[in-house]
Amino acid sequence: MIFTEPRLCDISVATGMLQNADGHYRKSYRDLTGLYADSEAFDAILAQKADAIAYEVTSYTPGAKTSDIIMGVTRMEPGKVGREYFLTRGHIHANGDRPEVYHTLSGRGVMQMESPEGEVRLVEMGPQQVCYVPPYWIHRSVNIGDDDLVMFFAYPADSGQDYGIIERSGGMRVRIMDDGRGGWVAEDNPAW
Ligand code: S6P
Ligand code: ZN
Repeated sequence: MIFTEPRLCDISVATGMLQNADGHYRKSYRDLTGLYADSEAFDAILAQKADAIAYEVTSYTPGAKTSDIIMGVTRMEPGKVGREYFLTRGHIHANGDRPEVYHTLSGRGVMQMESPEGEVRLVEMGPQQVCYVPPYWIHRSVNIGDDDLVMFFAYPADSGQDYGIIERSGGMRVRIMDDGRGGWVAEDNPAW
C-alpha cells in the first residue's frame, strides 16, 4: 500500500493565505458582475477597482477521492455594494452529499446556507467558531465586518462546485444587507 505523505501548511492570518498550497484562485470585482442587487452601486465599484481582488482562495489538494480532503483558506475584503455586504459566489457541491467545515480565523461573517427547496439558515461567525455545512446545502460566505474575513475550510476532494444552481434561480433566497445600525439583516431577494 502506498501512503499519502502528510503535509504541514502554515496559515498566515494576516495575509489570509495558506502557505505551502498547491492551488490559488482569485475573483476580481469584474468576475462578480451580476451577483449583487444594486447594479448602479456595483458599476461605481467597477469604475474604481474592476481588477482588484474581491476574494481569493489558497488550498491544498492531496488527491481526488472522496476519502481525500481538500483544505484551504478563503480571504474576502470588507465592503458593501449599496447596502449589500460583500460575498462569495456560492454553490452546492456537485456531488451533493459532500459536507464542508468552515472555521473563522479572523473577521466577522455570515455563513449563508439554503437547501435546494429554499429553506434558509444564516449562521453568524466570529474568530474560532466552526460551522458544519451539512450535505446538500448551498453555501456562501458574507463579510459583515470592517476587516478581511479569513476562513479555513475542509471538504471531500471529489465534492465539486455547481454554481449554476444559484445562477438559474436568480441568486439565493435572501440577501444580507446593512441594517443601518452597524449590523445586518436578511431581506428577501425579489429576483428569487
Ligand atoms: C469549496 C469551498 C470554498 C469556496 C470559497 C469561494 O467547496 O466552499 O473553498 O470555494 O470560499 O467561494 P465560491 O463560492 O466562489 O467557490
Ligand atoms: Zn463548498
